[in-house]
Amino acid sequence: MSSSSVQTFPKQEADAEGETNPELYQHFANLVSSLPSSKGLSNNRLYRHDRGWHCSVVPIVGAMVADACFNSRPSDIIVATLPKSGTTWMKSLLYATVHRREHPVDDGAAGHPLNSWGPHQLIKFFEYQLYTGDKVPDLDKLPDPRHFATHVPFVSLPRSVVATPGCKIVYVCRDPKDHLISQWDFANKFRVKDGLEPLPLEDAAELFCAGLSPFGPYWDHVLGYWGAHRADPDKVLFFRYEEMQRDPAAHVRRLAEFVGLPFSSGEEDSGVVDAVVALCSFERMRGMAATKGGRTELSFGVVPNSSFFRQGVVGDWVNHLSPEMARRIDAITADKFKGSGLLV
Ligand code: PPS
Repeated sequence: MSSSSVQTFPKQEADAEGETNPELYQHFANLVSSLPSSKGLSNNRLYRHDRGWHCSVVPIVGAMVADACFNSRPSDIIVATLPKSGTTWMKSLLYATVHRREHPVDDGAAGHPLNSWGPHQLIKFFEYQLYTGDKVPDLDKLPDPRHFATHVPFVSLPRSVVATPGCKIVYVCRDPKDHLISQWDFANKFRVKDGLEPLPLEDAAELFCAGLSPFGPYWDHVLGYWGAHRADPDKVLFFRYEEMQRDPAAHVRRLAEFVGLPFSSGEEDSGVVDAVVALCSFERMRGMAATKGGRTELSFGVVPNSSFFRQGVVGDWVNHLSPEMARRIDAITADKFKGSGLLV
């Protein structure tokens, strides 16, 4: 968005609209409908992808279409996460960091695009926004730098993302217990909207421990990106939500260096790093007009941007999970992560 303003963003999107390919979508939908399926957190059944992860039909199809159609560039940056793990925050930090020259973050950042557009409108998901509704968007028309997002596990990323040298992935993971609570709360809002009873937490936790959570099993997802980070740290950068909360400025510096835009000493001296942190903080973002009044169109509905902001703290699980259930999840995590170098 070089000399661009907020207003030009939808224009870029319109330019990239591309074509539709109902046959391709139908082909993958047929394939998914033949996969084993089970009950999930929401109203939608979870299908088991042949690479071992679970999701409802529309995002799996979207991931398959993205795999078939997306052409990566060396300058692309992909935000990868499990849902409810820090996606909204990382999208904001990435956008604010990369565009800090055209869109200054200091002096209140009154005209910053994040005031007008939700993070999910500025950086879109492959499987929930770009490759949905039979669309095959012409993303080649978008100028550099392009940023996209996905919840898909590393094993099922669009092959071009993995194969293109230079294309980078930023992964954020979160404590499984906080991830579960955040996901359960979000899913229940949609259950109620669909006229269903909210799912008791005990049931959600059972499904979670069995690996039956969106894009889960949780542990396979985290280990997949952790392994990719260890194998090629210049390709995949690994963040933890809890560490970001402890020292957000340090993690913004890591992010900036990773994407090739380190903060200069002049920027450090004038407080640009702290300004990025402040702009993207939970409190600041929750109060923005884009959050309070904005909506994001996802494949499962039009979602108020405010629904991506609940509490934004570490350890809220303690207010919901029984000590037994917490111990059980911790034990699974310790077992699954054993020997990986990932600390529980
Ligand atoms: S989604 O739907 O997958 O994009 O959700 P995601 O953004 O991954 O996760 C939502 C949780 O992140 C919290 N959140 C934040 N934390 C810190 N800083 C910022 N800026 C921020 N924005 C969102 C949000 O409140 C959800 O966590 P919970 O625990 O539910 O509050």
